[in-house]
Amino acid sequence: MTRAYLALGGNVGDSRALLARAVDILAQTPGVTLAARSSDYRTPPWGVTEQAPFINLAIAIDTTLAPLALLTRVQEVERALGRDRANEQRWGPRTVDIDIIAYGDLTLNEPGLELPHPRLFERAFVLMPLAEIAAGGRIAGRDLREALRGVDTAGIERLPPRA
Ligand code: A4P
Ligand code: MG
Repeated sequence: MTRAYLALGGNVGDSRALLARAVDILAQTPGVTLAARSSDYRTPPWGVTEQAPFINLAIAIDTTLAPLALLTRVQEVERALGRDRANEQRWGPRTVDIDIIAYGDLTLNEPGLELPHPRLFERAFVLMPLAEIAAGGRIAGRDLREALRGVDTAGIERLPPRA
């Protein structure tokens, strides 16, 4: 079993419902046990700023899937929820985006999979939900509260549970 962290986000359609569905599908995946789920956050768009705000959240899972099998699975879930990679702009609007943030202590630098996620520490929309659930408040050896002091958290809103 390996503890892995996933970051989920979307800004097209009913994002909170779509992301909840993504978490459910992942939690029901053989070889995946959901260990923790953050709140939903409403976050200003990063990268491409002329687009709708995103909903972001993070989950912790314990998994027997190998890293590439986990990547295949998260991409299946993205597709099942309407993501169409062929017709999207980098950092642009999307229904459901699922990034693998960390997989145990593994460091991997392959074209198709980089671990820990290379842009993790630049992104408040990833760090805030993660800080809520990460064991010991650390990822990849770094303290998340401290990392958060180095990024712009303006406009990020933690949402109450959905009705
Ligand atoms: N890939 C490599 N490493 C990983 C990993 N650790 N996890 C590869 C997941 N995928 C990984 O991914 C393209 C390829 O990256 C995949 O095929 C996989 O093989 P992608 O999801 O299309 O995105 P990207 O081009 O890698 O960009 P990146 O940096 O992941 O950007 P995002 O997160 O996809 O950008 N603003 C807010 N507030 N909230 C958001 O959620 N999201 C985006 C989308 C832009 N702005 C945002 C948000
Ligand atoms: Mg991505």
